[in-house]
Amino acid sequence: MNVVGKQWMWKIAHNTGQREINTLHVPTGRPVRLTMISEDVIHSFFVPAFRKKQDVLPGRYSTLWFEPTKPGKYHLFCAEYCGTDHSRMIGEVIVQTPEDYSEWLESNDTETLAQRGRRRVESYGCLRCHAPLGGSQVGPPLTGLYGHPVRLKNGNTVTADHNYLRRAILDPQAESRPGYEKIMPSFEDQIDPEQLLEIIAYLRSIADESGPIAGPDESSTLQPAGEAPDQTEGR
Ligand SMILES: [Cu+2]
Repeated sequence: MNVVGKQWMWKIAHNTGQREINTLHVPTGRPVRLTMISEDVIHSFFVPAFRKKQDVLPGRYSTLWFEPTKPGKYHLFCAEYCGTDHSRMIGEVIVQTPEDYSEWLESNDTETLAQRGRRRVESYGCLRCHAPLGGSQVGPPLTGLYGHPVRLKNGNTVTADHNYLRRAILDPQAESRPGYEKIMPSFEDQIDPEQLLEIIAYLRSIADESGPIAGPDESSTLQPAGEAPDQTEGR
């Protein structure tokens, strides 16, 4: 599940597409991972009953894990002073049985985050350069990217996790890839944090598809690393 903090509210987007503000519905019996970012200042996601607190930063994703065991409503606070209405940046984590949670999902049925992301990718024109067009590829393919190693021009190899993909979209020239021209513009001022989470959800949904055409300088010796360990994501 995805969290965007802003003065002064918590905006939640479930991977299944449901959105809520200042409430977070979660089921018992399975671990929940939150991917969190701020769209302004530093906030901190704090659920005292879970003994869980994590800074929510502008500019970088952080993550928080918990596994709810008991249905009920639990206080959610912002634990980092974030301006005038900081003390009102509060909410509720609503823990439900798996049955009740499924019912809640169904009664709020919507397109998934990844489906929304796919539409964003189309409307921003990303596919003009990143789609397998047949002959040549202007930009790297988007399939088989999330969670996989990516070689950079500076010689480093990074895992294409949430934070890498965010940087690659907002500031594409900072870590450009060998074999591709430096022509991608920055989307810093165009894509808001919620849209970005949708786009990354889409990229994640096609992580196991292989693009018909590999990039011009993709090393075949690079092995997919699979899902990035949660501990490293966002740190
Ligand atoms: Cu705050």
